[in-house]
Amino acid sequence: MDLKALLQLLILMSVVRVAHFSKSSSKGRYMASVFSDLTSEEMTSVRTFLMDQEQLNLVPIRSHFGKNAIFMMELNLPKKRSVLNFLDNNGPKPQREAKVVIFFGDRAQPNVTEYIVGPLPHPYYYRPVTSKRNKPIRFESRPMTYMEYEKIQKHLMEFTKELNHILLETSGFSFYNCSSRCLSFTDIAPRGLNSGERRSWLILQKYVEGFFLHPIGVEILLNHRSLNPKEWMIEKIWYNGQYFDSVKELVHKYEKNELSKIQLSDDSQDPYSTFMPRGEFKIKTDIHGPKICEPQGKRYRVLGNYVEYTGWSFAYRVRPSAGLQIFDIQYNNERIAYEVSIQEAIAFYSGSTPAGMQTKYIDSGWGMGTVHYELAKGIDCPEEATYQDLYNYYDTDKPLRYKNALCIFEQPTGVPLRRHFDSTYNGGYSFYAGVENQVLVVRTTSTVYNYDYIWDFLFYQNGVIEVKVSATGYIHATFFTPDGLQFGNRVQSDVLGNLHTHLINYKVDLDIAGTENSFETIDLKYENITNPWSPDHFIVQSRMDRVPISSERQAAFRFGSHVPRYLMFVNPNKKNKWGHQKSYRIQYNSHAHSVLPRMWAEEKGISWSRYSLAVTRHRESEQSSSSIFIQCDPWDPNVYFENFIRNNQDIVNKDLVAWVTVGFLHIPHAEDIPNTSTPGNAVGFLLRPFNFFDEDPSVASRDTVIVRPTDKNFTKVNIQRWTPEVIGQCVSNKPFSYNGTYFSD
Ligand SMILES: *[C@@H]1O[C@H](CO)[C@@H](O)[C@H](O)[C@H]1NC(C)=O
Ligand SMILES: *[C@@H]1O[C@H](CO)[C@@H](O)[C@H](O)[C@H]1NC(C)=O
Ligand SMILES: *[C@@H]1O[C@H](CO)[C@@H](O)[C@H](O)[C@H]1NC(C)=O
Ligand SMILES: *[C@@H]1O[C@H](CO)[C@@H](O)[C@H](O)[C@H]1NC(C)=O
Ligand SMILES: *[C@@H]1O[C@H](CO)[C@@H](O)[C@H](O)[C@H]1NC(C)=O
Ligand SMILES: *[C@H]1O[C@H](CO)[C@@H](O)[C@H](O)[C@H]1NC(C)=O
Ligand SMILES: [Cu+2]
Repeated sequence: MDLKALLQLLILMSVVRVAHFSKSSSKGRYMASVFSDLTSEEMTSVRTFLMDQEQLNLVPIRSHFGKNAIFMMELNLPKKRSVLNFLDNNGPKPQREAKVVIFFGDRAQPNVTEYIVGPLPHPYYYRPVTSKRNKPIRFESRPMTYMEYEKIQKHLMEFTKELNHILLETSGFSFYNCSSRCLSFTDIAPRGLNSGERRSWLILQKYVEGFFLHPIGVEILLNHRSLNPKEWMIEKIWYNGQYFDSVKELVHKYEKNELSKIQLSDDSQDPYSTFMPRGEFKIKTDIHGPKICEPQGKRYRVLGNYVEYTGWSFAYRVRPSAGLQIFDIQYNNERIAYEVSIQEAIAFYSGSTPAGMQTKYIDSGWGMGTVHYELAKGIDCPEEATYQDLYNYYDTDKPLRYKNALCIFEQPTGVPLRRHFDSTYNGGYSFYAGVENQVLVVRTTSTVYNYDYIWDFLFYQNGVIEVKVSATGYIHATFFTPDGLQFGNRVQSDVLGNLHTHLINYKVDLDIAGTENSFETIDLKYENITNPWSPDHFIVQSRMDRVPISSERQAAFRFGSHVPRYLMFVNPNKKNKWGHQKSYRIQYNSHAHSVLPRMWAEEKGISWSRYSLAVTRHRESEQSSSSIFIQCDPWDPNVYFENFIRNNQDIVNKDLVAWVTVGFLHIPHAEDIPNTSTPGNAVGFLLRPFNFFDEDPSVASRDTVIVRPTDKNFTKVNIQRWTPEVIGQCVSNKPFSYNGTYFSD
C-alpha cells in the first residue's frame, strides 16, 4: 500500500470512529479540551523552545545541581471569562499556553521564576508571570530534586564515615561500605525555622521493605542551603534522646561512654513492615470475592478529558502540584460548578525526637499531583474501569508517562438510591419500587513518599457530587523513646507512630445555573408561641433561621466556631417550579480541626486551614490557596490565603468560590502496621441539589424496578423495568423475581 492510500485509510478510520459518538459528545470533547493537560508533544516543544533561548542558559535538570534548569511545566489555565465566552457564547477558543517553573541557580542572586510560554503547539514567546506580590520566589523555597537527593546521599556518606562503627553497633546496618545491610534516610520538612533556610532533619532507617517503619534512633540535621555541596554541614545529631553538635562530639562521647547507648535487636527478618499475609486465613477456600461487572457494556463515555454519564458532563485535568481538577460540571446541560479541585493536603506531626516535632508536611511541595503511579486493576479500581495515562513534566528532562494513573468507572453502591415497600398491613402490599444506586467515580492516587492518598470524585444519578479522599500507605514513624507516648503509640519495639492531623483543602467554584450566586446559611431557632388550639399552653418548636451572608469575612468559618448546618449557594435570579431559588448545598463528612495557633510560624503558610469554609469572590489572581513553594518556606509563603478574604469583598449575587477544608486526626495505633487502612480514614464533602431541580432528577433513571401484585391473592405480579430482565451470568443467570408476601409459617 502506498503512503497516500494508507493516509486515506487512516482518515477514513478516524471518521468511522468519531461517527458513532453523538454530535453533542464530540462538541463536548472539543469544549473540554480548553482544560486538557499538556500533551507530551507540547511539553517537548516548550522545552526545545526554552532550551534554545540563550539568555536563559538552561541545562538538563537531571545532570546538574545548582544551575539554571526547567523544573516543571503544566497547562496555563486560561482565564475563566474567556473560557466561558468560548463555552457559552461561541467565542474564540483561548490560546493554549504552558506555565513553566525555572530554577535560576547559576546567578549571583539565585531565584525561581515562573514563565508563560506560548502559543502551543509552536511557541514563540515567553514572559515571566507577574504577581501582585512583586517579590521573587525565594530560591530556598524550591522543591527538592533528584540531583539534590543524590548529592545529599553522597555527602551524608562522607560526613558519617567516622560514625560508621556506631551505626553498625547500634543497628547492625551502616551507610558506608554496606552491601545488604544498608541504611537509608527520610528527610522531613519544613527545612529550618526561618525563611531563607534549607536545613533538613534526616531520620536514619534500615533499608528493608517498609523502611519507613525502621528508624534506628539516629537523626541528623543537615544544612544544604549552599549550591556548593562542599559547604554543606551537619549542624546537629540526635542519638537515642541526646543532642550533639557534631559527629566528632558524638564519637568522642560514645568512646568515653559519656552517653546512653542503644543496641537494637535485629528485626530485619521480621515481616511486620511488609504486606505478606500472615496468621491463619479466615476464609478457608481460595475463591474470589465479589467483583464489579458491566454485563452489557459501559453506560458512560470518556472522550479525551471529557466525560458523560447519565445527565452529567464534565472535563478533568491533573495538575502536577495538587492533582485532580474537575471543570465545567453540568447536569442536563445546566452548569453547577466551573471547577472543583484539590488544592493542598497537609499532615502536621508531633513527637519527642527532633524530626518528629519538626515534621509539617505540605504535600503539593512534594509534587503530589505527579506521584500517581499505576493503578492495579481489580484492587485500586474495578477491572472494568476505563484507565487513562497521565503525563508529567516535573524534575525531569523529558515528559514522563504514568500508565493507567487515572480511572473512571461506574459502580453499584450497594444501597438503593430510593425504595419503598407499600404494605397493606395484612400480609400483602400494593407495590414495591426501588432504584438501583450506581455512581460514576473518577479516581487518581498520590503516593507522597510513605503515604498514599486516594482521590475520588463521585457523580450520583440524583444530582449529588461527592468529593472524597481516603488515606493509606505507611505511617511516618520515629524512634520510640518513653516520652514519645505523649505523641502517639508504640507500634513495634523501637517504633513510635506519631500523632498528626491530615487536612485537605478543596476549591469549589460553584456556578449554580450561572456565575451570579449568593451564599446563605440555614439553621434552626426555637420559637415559643401560644398554642393556637389550646391558648393556655405554649408550643415550643424550631423554625428555619435563614441568614444571607454578604461579605467574605462573614463567610469565613473558623475551626471551633459554630457552623450552621445548611451551607447554601443560591442563584437569586433563577427559581425552580415551586418558586424557590435554585441552590446547591455543601455538606461535610469530616472531623477536622486546626493544627497550629493562628500566625504561629509555619501556620502562615497554611492560612486556609483556619477555616472549615471560606467563601470568596472569584478572582484570577486567587487561583490556588497554596503552592509548591510553601513546603520549604511556610514562614513567608508566596500564596497567603488570608489575603483572599482580607479585602472583605461583597459576595451578594457575585461569582463565588468556596474553599473547603476537611480532615481528621490520626493517632497511629498497632493496626496501622504494616499499612494504614482506608476504612474510617476517608473524609470529604458532598454537593447536594437543594431546590435546584423541580424533583429528584433520578426519576429519569433506567435503574428503576416496580412490582405490583395483579390479583388480590398475590399469585401474580407485574414487574416493570427499563433494563433487560435477563443479563446472563455476570450478575445472575436467573431473571429477577420478587414475591413480597409475608406470613408466619
Ligand atoms: C530571576 O533571575 C533571572 C535570571 O537572572 C532574571 O531574569 C529574573 O528577572 C529573576 N526573576 C525575578 C522574579 O527576580
Ligand atoms: C568493607 O566491608 C568488608 C566486608 O564487610 C570488609 O572486609 C572491609 O574491611 C570493609 N572496608 C572498609 C574500608 O571498612
Ligand atoms: C415559653 O414562654 C412562656 C411565657 O413566656 C414561658 O413561661 C415558658 O417558660 C417558655 N418556654 C420555653 C421553653 O422557653
Ligand atoms: C383467593 O383466595 C380465596 C381463599 O383462599 C379464594 O376463596 C378465592 O377464590 C381466591 N381468589 C382468586 C381470584 O384466586
Ligand atoms: C408468593 O409466595 C406465596 C406463598 O408462598 C405464593 O402463594 C405466591 O404464589 C407467590 N407469588 C409469586 C408471584 O411468586
Ligand atoms: C504497605 O506495605 C508494603 C510493604 O511491605 C508495601 O509494599 C505496600 O505498597 C504498602 N501498601 C500501601 C497501600 O501503601
Ligand atoms: Cu495519617
